Amino acid sequence: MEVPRHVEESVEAIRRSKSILIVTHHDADGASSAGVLARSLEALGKDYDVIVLRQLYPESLEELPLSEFDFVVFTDLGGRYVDQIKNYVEDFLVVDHHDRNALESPKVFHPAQMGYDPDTEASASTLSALLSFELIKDPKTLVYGLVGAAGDNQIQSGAFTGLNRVYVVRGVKAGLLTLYKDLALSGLRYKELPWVLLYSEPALPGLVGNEEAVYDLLERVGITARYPSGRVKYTDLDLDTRKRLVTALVLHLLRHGWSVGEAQSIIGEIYEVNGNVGWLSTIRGFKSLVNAVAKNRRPDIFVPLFLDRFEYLADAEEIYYRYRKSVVAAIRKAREIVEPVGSFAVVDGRKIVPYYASGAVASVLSSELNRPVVVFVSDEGGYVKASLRGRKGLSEVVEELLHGLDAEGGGHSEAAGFRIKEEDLDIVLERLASIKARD
Ligand SMILES: [Mn+2]
Repeated sequence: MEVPRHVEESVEAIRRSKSILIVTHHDADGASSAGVLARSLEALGKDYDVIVLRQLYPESLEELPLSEFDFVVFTDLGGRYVDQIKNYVEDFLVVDHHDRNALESPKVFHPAQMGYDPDTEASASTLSALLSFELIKDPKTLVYGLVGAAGDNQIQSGAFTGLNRVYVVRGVKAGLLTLYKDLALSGLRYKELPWVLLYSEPALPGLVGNEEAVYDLLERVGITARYPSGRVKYTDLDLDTRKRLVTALVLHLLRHGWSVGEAQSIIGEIYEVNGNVGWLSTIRGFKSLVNAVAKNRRPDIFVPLFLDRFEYLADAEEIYYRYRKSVVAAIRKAREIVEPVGSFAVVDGRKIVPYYASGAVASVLSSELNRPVVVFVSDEGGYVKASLRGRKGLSEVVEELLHGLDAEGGGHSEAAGFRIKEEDLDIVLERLASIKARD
């Protein structure tokens, strides 16, 4: 497990530098990338700062204090703009797993350079952890690199693979991780069951934000959890009841649009971080918390979590609960206003769906309605952001929608997104009405 030679040069440059700036993306992967790097920078006594961005655009480079630092690391963003970055700063490294166009650049660290799949086998935080590990050889750094990988859905079919798997094995050998198989829902070990399902992460179609459905399902398997009497936790249940619950959940998800593979993936490997507390004691729980704190752009709270400063946990939890509430409220409202447009279902969430919730809303509705969904939300500076979720062909849909427009977009077949100017929304909606869904 060695870093490529060109990255080794950045490792040496960081060693020589007094001050380092980390510019990162506002999600779990971005936050974890910054967090694992902070572990080594802190240990080496470097001055460092973390800036969290929604996206890196060429315009935003101008506003960043790049020249005030000896070295800059861009994590989970920047791969597309390596040439532009060069105009502003000399000593830098881009740790990204998105664009493949700069794979040859000595300024880029990308999973493909090590032969790993950038969507499933290593994320930005996986690579950042390796960079950080080169500096201080602390195995817990590798374990924390998994947090961001979990955030980018790299726990596929219930288990980490690729470079992430290498870290899991290292973590277990070092006594830092404990592995077992169980229901894999965030918060399952610390929160009461109705809450876990109501605010479920991943958001469970038909259950998230739907109290009646949650209590019905629990009662069907013999769990009386209705308030105020019931504050049942999963860990309170006997083995038989747990089995009935898991069976009922899988059946429910199959009936609400999930494929067999997706429904099975709610059972998976649990990665318990030995010695950690509360939400931080599993990789998925850690990921949920950090994602919410990152969306709120609070590196002052998420960075210390990666330094094992558990006194920041209460602040992080408070942000998480507020965040989850707002996401679930957005899902509820979206269910009421979703409209058919051609073969698609569309939510104009510009006034009711927060920027960060568009993907979650689109995923849940696309399962529940069994058709591709587009959710529009407001973005800064007169822009509209869209999230698309469905079964296939969505990156081609984005291409068709944006043809000839001054816009940015892309993604995969089942999840895609774009950003357009507000005045182009009508054109995009017209085009959407005439595109045949590939489902
Ligand atoms: Mn990422």
